[in-house]
Order: sequence, then structure tokens, then C-alpha cells
Amino acid sequence: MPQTARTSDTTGGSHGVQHVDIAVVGAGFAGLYLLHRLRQAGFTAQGLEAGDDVGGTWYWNRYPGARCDIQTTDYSFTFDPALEAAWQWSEKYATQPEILRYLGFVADRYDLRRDIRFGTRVTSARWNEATERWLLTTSAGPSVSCRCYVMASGCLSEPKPPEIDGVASFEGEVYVTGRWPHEGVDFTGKRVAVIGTGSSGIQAIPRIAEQAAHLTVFQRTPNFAFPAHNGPRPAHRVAPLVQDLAAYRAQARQSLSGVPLPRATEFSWQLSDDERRRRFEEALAAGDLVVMLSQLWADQGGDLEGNALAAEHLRGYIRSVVKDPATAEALTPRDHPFGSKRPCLETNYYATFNKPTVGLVNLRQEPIEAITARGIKTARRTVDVDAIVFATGFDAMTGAILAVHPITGRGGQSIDSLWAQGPQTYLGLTVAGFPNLFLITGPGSPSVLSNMAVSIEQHVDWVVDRLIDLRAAGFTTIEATATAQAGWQRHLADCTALSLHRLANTWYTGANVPGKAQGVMPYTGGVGPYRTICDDVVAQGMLGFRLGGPGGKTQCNDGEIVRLQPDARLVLGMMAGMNLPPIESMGAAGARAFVAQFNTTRPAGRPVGEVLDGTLPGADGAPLAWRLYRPATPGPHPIVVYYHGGGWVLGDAASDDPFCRDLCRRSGMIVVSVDYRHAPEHRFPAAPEDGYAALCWVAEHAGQLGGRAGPLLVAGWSAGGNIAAVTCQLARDRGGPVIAGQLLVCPVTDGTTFDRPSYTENATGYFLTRGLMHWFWDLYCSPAERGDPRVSPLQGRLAGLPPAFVVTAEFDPLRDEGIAYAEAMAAAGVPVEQLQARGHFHSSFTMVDVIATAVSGREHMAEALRRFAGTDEAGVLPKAAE
Ligand code: N01
Repeated sequence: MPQTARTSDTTGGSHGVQHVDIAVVGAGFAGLYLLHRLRQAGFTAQGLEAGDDVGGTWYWNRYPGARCDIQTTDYSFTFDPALEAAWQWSEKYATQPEILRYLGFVADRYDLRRDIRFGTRVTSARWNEATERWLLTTSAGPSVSCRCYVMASGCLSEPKPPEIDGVASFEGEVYVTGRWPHEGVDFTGKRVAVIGTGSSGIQAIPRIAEQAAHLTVFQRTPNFAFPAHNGPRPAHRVAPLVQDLAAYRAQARQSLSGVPLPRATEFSWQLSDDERRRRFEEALAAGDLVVMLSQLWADQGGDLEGNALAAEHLRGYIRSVVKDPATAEALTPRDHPFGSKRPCLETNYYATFNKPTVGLVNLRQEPIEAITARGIKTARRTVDVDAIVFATGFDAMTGAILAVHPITGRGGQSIDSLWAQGPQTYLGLTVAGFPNLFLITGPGSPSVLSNMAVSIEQHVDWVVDRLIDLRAAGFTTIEATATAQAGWQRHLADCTALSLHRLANTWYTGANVPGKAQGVMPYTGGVGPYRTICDDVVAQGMLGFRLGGPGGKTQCNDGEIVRLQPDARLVLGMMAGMNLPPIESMGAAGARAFVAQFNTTRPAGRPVGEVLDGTLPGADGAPLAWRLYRPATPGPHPIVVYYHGGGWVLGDAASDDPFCRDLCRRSGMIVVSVDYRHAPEHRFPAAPEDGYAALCWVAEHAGQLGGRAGPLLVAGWSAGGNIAAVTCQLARDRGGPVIAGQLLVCPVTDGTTFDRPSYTENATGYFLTRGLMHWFWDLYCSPAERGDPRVSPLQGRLAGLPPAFVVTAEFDPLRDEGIAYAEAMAAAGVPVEQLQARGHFHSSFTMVDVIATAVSGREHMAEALRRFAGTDEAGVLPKAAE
């Protein structure tokens, strides 16, 4: 970073080049705050802004009805309490003119305009490897040579061409919402067409309809919208701000959306119809996107079934407002989950379609063929109009960045070639191969899925703080490594798999721009988790960055910042934050009580057709509990005998209840979860002998249990996986029962060694620790007994075992022995399939409805069970219902 910041030449130097430490492109929320922080930190900075004044998106989007749709309590700068005290918002949702006034007020207060060249576009940017500086060419004024180049150009600032033939031939007026004339437009007495029903269209349409003689709305995809209920700022939202501003802002920074509101914790299947309706009505009355998107029920955002319930309520709302049923139906979204496309807040939008002067053209039924001199021609008609308003959106997230063309980094590589298949970034902030380039709210950061004010401040603070650190350490360059960037892209994909955004064609995915690479661009993992990750990068010595300085000084701490699945990471982080004593320090009784208590805090399992409890005789004749889960589909069903986990010391049917329900629902099979005697009261061989006795009992009583005649299946998790594996060996050696297949989930298979790498790599930090495993082993059996195949099935004879599906988790001490068992069985001729689950830990698969990234693994398990049993998918949950 600049060593002599204050002596930098900021004048138009030789050859018409202006020299500064940092160039900032854009003078919206992000550019303004950047300039303020950079100046405070002693850097010289030049702002470059295409508009004639500050404001960014709020400078350009002056169409009628333009407002923010995050409440003004939250849509503000928060970096300076004095600024917060000096400005009062007049409404719950501020109008565009008020927000523009606010940004002007901020610019004046911190005297920022003097560092901004207005009316100036950056036309190209080139990294000079010899001088380690960027050279920016501009549409006006001198080029800019800078050490760092920051794109603060916004996510939704490059309007998308309408992609409709004939626009130039239209003889009437043409307007684009994102480039609205400053003097305003009077539509009085005119016939107007609006094309597009995203947020801009939904805000503009009612206002244009108030003036126009006739308005025709051309809609390609209906959007979910619900009332904004704008007005004074709600007292209950202002009160926490007044009470404790700092605490409120701190909560916002750690929240998922950048707005500190609680999220629903109950799942839809735990609520009655009446309760769900009550919650919907309450959210509808709140008039708040964040409330509607997060406070109905816990599964509304990531689960299609839970989401469908929310969507149906919203459809009902549309029907309740729009009088003509055909128009209501045309306005009703049915092709995407609620929230997967940006929902909108509306003020009289649906009611506008009740006016006789407003018509709707459904472009799904009659696409636009061309724009003619007099109007718009569809497949069925021509609509003559005096004015056309394009509310057709933006080339989002990447458009404004790639509008600077070319941006050339190290080795002459241009960013558009690197991004040909979609944007690649590290943290959404930096790009490998492009030293000293920063993107504010770039693709790969929460940005548009969050309260932008909060996300912008976090990015600006992170960037400026790094520049300060680097300057202090004598570094002049910073660049993401390829490993870090690839890891971040994987993490983005893991997060995306959890969200429903992947299921809609939207500007989030690039689908709105013909030919654009497709893929969810923003980070879907939430603002708070993202902030923690950015902070972790710093705490871990600038992990994933190469730093350079004079005289060949370098530092590179290469690696990936997130290797766990996002939800596994959150769960482990939460548990670490609880500072629990080690389970092994609690004693067996204490550990059992702890686990029972812990399990009361998890989501209840989902409904199945029937649950029955009973007992069976164990190996010593004493009763053992069983719990049966029957699918809701007609039987008889194949039977899976299931052994719970818990290190032979803990657990019972209740502990693995959600997992058994899930297996039952996904496989379409009866699952009989059987208990076995536990150590230390009953040491080895009580557990495997009970396991075998239970198998025999279920086989004998299969018909009475309502199961299908024929071979059984066995399954187990952890120590239960051990018992399942051992049971298969015993059944083979003792003449039955016949087992059609074994599902071993993170099984214990070998107590003879603890030297495999997974034991060292994952010794601590992933819930099941090396210490805990040692404790379990010691309570269960003596070291001398650990070579017995009934303890360590890996030490046994493996030929002739039933086909197996073996699941292992990357961050599990038991990983390598599970893999070793799978490989050894395969070597012995047993048909084996493996699922080596990347980014998961020992409990990932059994934490049903907590670790959603494990859903696809459980789906694979169910498929394997069905293959073993030779059943088809009839009566089984559709995959899409995950
Ligand atoms: O753009 P959009 P927007 N022929 O892309 C249609 C933020 N924002 O400017 O969905 C016919 O959402 C297109 O149809 P389809 C907010 O984040 C916030 O409205 O692609 N139609 C769609 O209906 C928002 O999400 C506020 O099938 C065509 C519409 O045009 C984002 O900006 C206010 C078409 C475009 O909708 C973008 O919103 C405004 C064609 N060739 C915006 N091409 C606030 O309230 C596109 N469409 C803060």
C-alpha cells in the first residue's frame, strides 16, 4: 500500500495522468463512504462518477413511485452516530428524492464532492506489473494512475437493453426507469405502455396509471408482491433504535439480512392451518419484505413444501384484491418459489388493475413481436401508444464492472474472459490475477440479498482497514490466490444449494440477460456469517491472499477460508460458542442427560404414516425397546432394522428419531429402530449380540409388523453403524436372517488403531472428538478385545457380506476407518458404494432439518436402500420436496 500517501501527486500530472493512491468508481452509498474513510485514513483518493452528482442508483432511478423497500430505520449509514442524529427520515419507506437529498447531505457533511469527478466514466483499466499501479482511462479529463482501484459502481446500475426489435422505429416517447429524465414526465392524457413487472414496474405502474388516459402493462413473469403500508416509521421499529442505537446496529451487522429481526424457528408442519394463516396475516400487515421472507415458518426459505404454503397465501392475497379472476390469475406467480425472485412491496399495484383504464397483456400467451412506429405488436394484437416505459431491469451484479472494458490484470488477462462462465471472486471483494482491485458488494458477496447499507459499510470497512494494515506492514500489493478463489466459488455453490434462488430465472442468476452465464451470483449464506468469514480471513493471517512489497517482500498464506458446508459450519460455530464441557467429562449418566436435553432443542422430525413402540427380547432375554416408523403409503413395505448411534454408551430410539423418520419418508420403507444394551453397565459383547437378536426377532415378526416378506435391510449411524456392520457378519456366519443390503453411516469399524489421518486432522472441533472416541472405547471394551470382529468388523472376514452403502464425512475422526471398511469389503468382492461427504462432520446426516446440505446425501442413502430392496420409487417423496 502507499508508503507516502500524503505526498502523492493528485494533480493532473505529466501526460495528462492524475496520480492518486486509490481510485473509487461510483458516488452512491458505497463510493461516498469509501471516500470518507480513505480520506480519514490518509490516502489520496479520486472518485469517478458518470452522473452529474452523487447518489448512484438514487441519482438515476427517478421514475414515479421510486422508493426504497427496506425500512428507513435500517436503510441508512450507521458509521457515525452524529450523522444518524443529524438526519430524520420522514417515512417508513423513503422516496427517491428524499434518499437523494440524504446522500447529498452526507456528501456535504463530509465535504466529499471535492474528491469526485462527475460526468466521468471509466472506460478501461490496466494493471501495470512494472509500476504496480492501475491506469484508468476516462471519458473526460485525465487518465488516473492509482495503486488501488475500487469498483463501487453498484449491483443494479447498468440498464439492460430491452432486446425487442423496432425500438428505434417507435415515434412516441421512450423512457427507461433506470435512466429517468430529471425534469420528470407528465403522462396526463397519454396512452402509455409499461414493459416489465419487477420492482421498478410495480412501483411505477400505479403512479403512471393515475395520470395516463390508458395504461397497458406488458408482463412476462408475474412477481410476488404485497402491500408496503407506507406511512410514518412504525413506533415499534424506531423504539429499539432510540433505546440503544449501537446495540441495534451491532445486531443488524450479525443478522442474516442486515435487518435485526427474529426469524421463525417453528417448521410449517409443526403449525396448524389457523396458526399459519395468523402468521401470514400478521406479516401481511407488517408491510415488510424481511418479515414476510423470514418470519412465517423456518422452512419457508429452503424447502419447497414450506415455501409452497407461503406462496399460496400470497396468491390468495392477489385474488382478494384483483376483481377480474382472469386478470388475477395472470398476475399470479406460479413458476418460481416465493423469494427465489426478488419479491416486491406494492402500493395500489394490484388495485390498479381494477381500473377501467388499465389493461394487462400476458406475454407468456402473446409475446411481443416488435415495436412499431405507433406501438407494440404482439402475437395477437397491436397496442397503439404515445409512450413506452421500459422497466426491463439491469445487467445485474457484473454489468457495471464489465462496462469498464477491458479491465486487464496480471499477464494481460481481461476480467471478461476470466468471467466468461460467470463471475469468479474471492469473498466477492477481490479477483485472483487482479492485484489491488476491490469490488464493493461484488458478485459472491451478500449484496443484493441484504440491506445494502449494512453490506456496503462492511465491505468498505474491510477494504480500508486492510489498506491501512498493509501500509503499516510495508506491503504495496494484495491479490487473492487461485486456491482461495476456487474454494470461495465452491462455498458459494454449497450455499446456493441450500437456497431456492437456484430455481428461478432471475437477474440473480443472470437469466434476464440473453447469453449471460447462468448461476446464482450473490452470496446466499447471510450477512452475519459472511462478516465472520471476512474477519476470519484477517484473523488467519490474510488467508487466501498474496501480499507483495518493495524488494521482493512477499507473504502468502494460501488456503480456503471455508471448507465445511455452510450449515455445518454454523452449527459447529454455535456449539463452540456454548463452551460446553467435554461430554467425556460428564460421566455416562451425565452424558446421557446432556444428550437428552440437547435433543429437546432440535426440530421435531417430520410426520410419517405411523409410529409404534414395543419391546423385543434381547440376547439375554431382557426386553429391548423398538420404535417402528411406517410410511404413509400403502404397504407391505420392506423393513430396515436401524441401530442408533452414541458410542455404545448413549442414545436410544428418541435420539435418532428425526433421522429414522427421514429414512422412512425418503425410502418408503418401514424403519424399526432397535435398542441394545449400553456400556459401561453392559460392556462388549452385549451390544452386538443384542443387535443380532433384534435382527432375528424382526425377521421372525416381519409380517406382524406389516412388513414385506423377504430379506431385511440393516442400517446404523456411528456406533450403530458398527453394530449394523457386525450384525451382517453374524447373520452371514450364523445362518441368517438374509440381509439384502447394509447402510453404514459414519460407522466405527476398527478399534485397533487410532493412527489414521482423520483421527489427527479432526481430533477436536467437530463435535465427535478423539478424546470422546477414546472414552467410548474404554467404557465399551478392553484394548485386548478390540481385535474381535464383533468390535472391529474391519478385522473380520468380509467376503459374502450383503451389498453396502458406506457414508463417511470429511471432518470426522471416523472417516478413514469407514473408507477402509468400504474398500476392504469391495476388495473382498462385496458390492460397495461410497458417499464421501465433503464439508460434513460426524453428525451432519442425523441433524435432520438443521443441516440441510445433508439432504442430498440422505436421498442417496434412500436410493441405495431401494436398490438393495429392489423397490421402485412409488409412494416415495418426490425429490423436489426437499
Ligand atoms: O428489474 P427486474 P427492476 N420483454 O429485472 C421484464 C431493485 N429495485 O428494475 O421476469 C418483456 O426485476 C422482466 O420479465 P422477466 C430490486 O432489487 C429495488 O424492476 O425477466 N419483459 C421483469 O418483469 C429489483 O429486484 C427497488 O420474465 C421483459 C422486468 O422486465 C431490482 O432492482 C425498486 C423483457 C424487469 O424486472 C431490479 O428491478 C426498483 C423483455 N425483453 C428496483 N426484459 C426498491 O424498491 C425484461 N423484462 C428498493
